Order: sequence, then structure tokens, then C-alpha cells
Amino acid sequence: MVDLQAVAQAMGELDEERLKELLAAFVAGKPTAEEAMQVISACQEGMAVVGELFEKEEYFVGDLIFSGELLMGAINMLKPFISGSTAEKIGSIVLGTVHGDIHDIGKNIFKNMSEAAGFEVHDLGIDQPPSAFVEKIKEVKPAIVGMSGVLTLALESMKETVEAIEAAGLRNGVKIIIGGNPVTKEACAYIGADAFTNNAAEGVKICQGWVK
Ligand code: B12
Repeated sequence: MVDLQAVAQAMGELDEERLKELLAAFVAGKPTAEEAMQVISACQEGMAVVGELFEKEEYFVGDLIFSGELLMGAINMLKPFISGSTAEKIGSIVLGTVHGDIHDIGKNIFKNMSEAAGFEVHDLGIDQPPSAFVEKIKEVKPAIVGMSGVLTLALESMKETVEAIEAAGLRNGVKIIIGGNPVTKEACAYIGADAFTNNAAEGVKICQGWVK
């Protein structure tokens, strides 16, 4: 198993060479999905450090962009170990990053993992208004709606989306899960979602419980 702290540190320091070196050795050992997820969590920790340094104005937008590229590179290396497809579909999910927010790395991790678990995922993409969720729910009648967002303002967009789903008379037919860095128990209650998480693997478990 790779040194998770070293992975988090390399990500936080935007040390591309070190990160690639650590990940190359890790994937050569053919990790399990669980181990790959631990490495993703370590990368997530490193991204939090990037965020903190951005707030302190030690990093700038260019560094945020580079950190996103680094993380995408890491996810691409780890994807073969967390992805997969089961022939039998266990349920469907309408997923999107909510209005005003263009962050999608976390959403894409959740998408890969839930597809690997047998869900059919209809990914709306980023910066999606409430109407896009409502239209897609009408079209594909999913069991679950997943909303992603990492900006504080995303919480308000999530609330508006739940309200739009309610106003369209669709709320009783779906379970709603929200994910992303700022979601909390309190935010979940305010937004009117059924569950929240900051961890894609936990999100998949919650969704599996709903379609049992
Ligand atoms: C990379 C990054 C970017 C990249 C994003 C690239 C991309 N394609 O996504 C770019 C450069 C585009 C970017 C832009 C901006 N960013 Co930015 N960004 C980040 C950074 C460093 C990492 C985000 C990330 O990918 N984290 C790693 C992923 C894996 O974590 P995650 O999203 O939480 O996802 C996990 C779980 O939450 C869960 N999950 C996620 N979604 C879902 C959904 C469901 C349904 C489920 C079940 C689970 C789930 O699964 C994932 C794996 O476990 C964060 C710092 C931070 N602490 O997050 C700042 C951060 C989010 N950004 C910030 C800011 C300010 C901006 C900009 C406004 C900067 C600017 N001045 O232009 C713009 C915003 C533009 C917009 N309108 O959205 C702030 C937000 C502040 C706030 N409180 O709102 C942060 C917190 C940095 C900071 N500390 O100041 N950013």
C-alpha cells in the first residue's frame, strides 16, 4: 500500500513528479477498489490544502486549475481499479453539478463508482439549473437524484432544485442525495435532501440501500 500521507502532501504541494511516481508504484501493485478509494481520499485531503493555500493567497487561480488537472490525472490512473460494470442494472440516478458551480471532479468520481456498483447514471454535467433536473427526472424517472457542489453558493442552488422538484410534483418519487465539500447535516436539512456525504464511496452505499 502506498504512503497515503505522502500522496496528500504531493497533491497539496502540487508536486506532479512525486505524485506520479507514488501512483505509478501503487497501480503496478494492482490495488483493490477499496485501496484505490483510500488514495482518492488522500488526494481529496491534498486538495483541501490547495484550497486553504488559495484562501491565504499563497496559491492563485492558476494553481487551482493545475490542481484540478493533477487530480484528474490521478483519477484516470486509478479509474480502472474503481470502475467496472455489472450486467444487471440496480437502479438509475440523475446526477449533476448545480447551478453556479462548475466543479465536477467529485461528481465524476461518484459517477464512476455508482456505475461500477450497477447504477445507470444520467449525468447532466456542470452548472445545471433546477429545470434541467426536473426535465430529466420526467424523462427517465430515476430512483435517485444526486446533486454535487463545492461552492458555498451551491447549497442555495441545491435548495432551489429540491423546491423545483417538489413544485413539479416529483419529490415523492425520488430519493435525493447531495455531495461535495460544503454539505453538512444542517445543510441537508435546510435543502430538504434525504442524505448527504463528502465521500463518494459512502454515497454509493447510501444509494444501494435505497434500491434494495
Ligand atoms: C480544483 C478546484 C477548482 C477547479 C475545478 C476543476 C473541476 N473540473 O472541477 C477550478 C480551477 C475550475 C476551480 C474554479 C473555481 N474555484 Co475552486 N477549487 C478547487 C479545489 C482546490 C478542489 C475541488 C476538488 O476537486 N476537490 C476534490 C474532490 C474529489 O472533492 P469533492 O468535490 O468534495 O468530491 C468528493 C465528495 O464530496 C463526493 N461528492 C462530490 N459530489 C458528489 C455528489 C454526490 C451525489 C455524492 C453522493 C457524492 C459527491 O465524492 C468525491 C469523492 O469522495 C477546491 C478546494 C476544496 N477544498 O475543495 C477549490 C474551491 C472549491 N474553489 C473555490 C473557488 C473560490 C473557486 C473559484 C470561484 C475561483 C475563481 N476566483 O475563479 C472558481 C469557481 C468557478 C465556479 N463558478 O464554479 C473555493 C470555494 C469557496 C467557497 N466557499 O465557495 C474553494 C473551496 C477553494 C478555497 N478554499 O477558497 N476550482
